[in-house]
Amino acid sequence: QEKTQLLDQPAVSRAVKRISHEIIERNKGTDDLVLVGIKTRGMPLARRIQAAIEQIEGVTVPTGELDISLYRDDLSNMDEHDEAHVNQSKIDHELNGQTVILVDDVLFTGRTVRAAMDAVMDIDRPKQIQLAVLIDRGHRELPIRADYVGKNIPTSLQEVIKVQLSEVDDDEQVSIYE
Ligand code: 3GP
Ligand code: 5GP
Ligand code: MG
Repeated sequence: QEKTQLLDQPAVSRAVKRISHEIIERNKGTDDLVLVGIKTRGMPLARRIQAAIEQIEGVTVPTGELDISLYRDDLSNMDEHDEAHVNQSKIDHELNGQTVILVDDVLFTGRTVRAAMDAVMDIDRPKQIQLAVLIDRGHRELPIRADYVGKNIPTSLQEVIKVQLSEVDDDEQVSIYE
């Protein structure tokens, strides 16, 4: 147990704003961008990035949603049989030739992102896929990295990152548990 706060509300807000600036800078504007939030907490993050980009550039980037479940017997105990499955996708915008930016709260083994990339490729043929995460906690099991990271948190396998966002949790902070 024992909880330590890693990010408070202003820190989450600053991270989202920085990532939004980085997205605009890396892509030289907002042309052909589509944001795709991954399941519960990637979605409010994608919406926040959308709002920040709108404030900066005056452009509303289309934003969709993927629901991906990671079947893991014990959240703190992973093995090679863990499988990520796409349950549902709500992506109304054309992805063909677009730059798709996947958005998730925590990047861990990379299996969820792999499943998300498969799902996007099944829908259409984007010209590029990028990844934005609020927290990178390490322990990748696949050759996947994030293009935009709110905060890198080196963790042990026993630790769990708790992400609370006001849209879904009526609290706003990131903390770490043993
Ligand atoms: P999310 O839907 O916002 O991503 O997996 C269900 C929830 O449990 C996730 O919320 C995530 O925040 C939380 N969670 C905490 N630790 C873990 C973990 O180690 N693996 C997974 N898959 N989820 C975790
Ligand atoms: P991965 O597929 O990379 O192992 O895990 C990524 C997904 O699982 C993310 O959607 C994330 O929400 C969840 N996840 C994995 N580890 C953690 C964690 O320590 N804390 C939280 N909040 N979510 C996690
Ligand atoms: Mg998540």
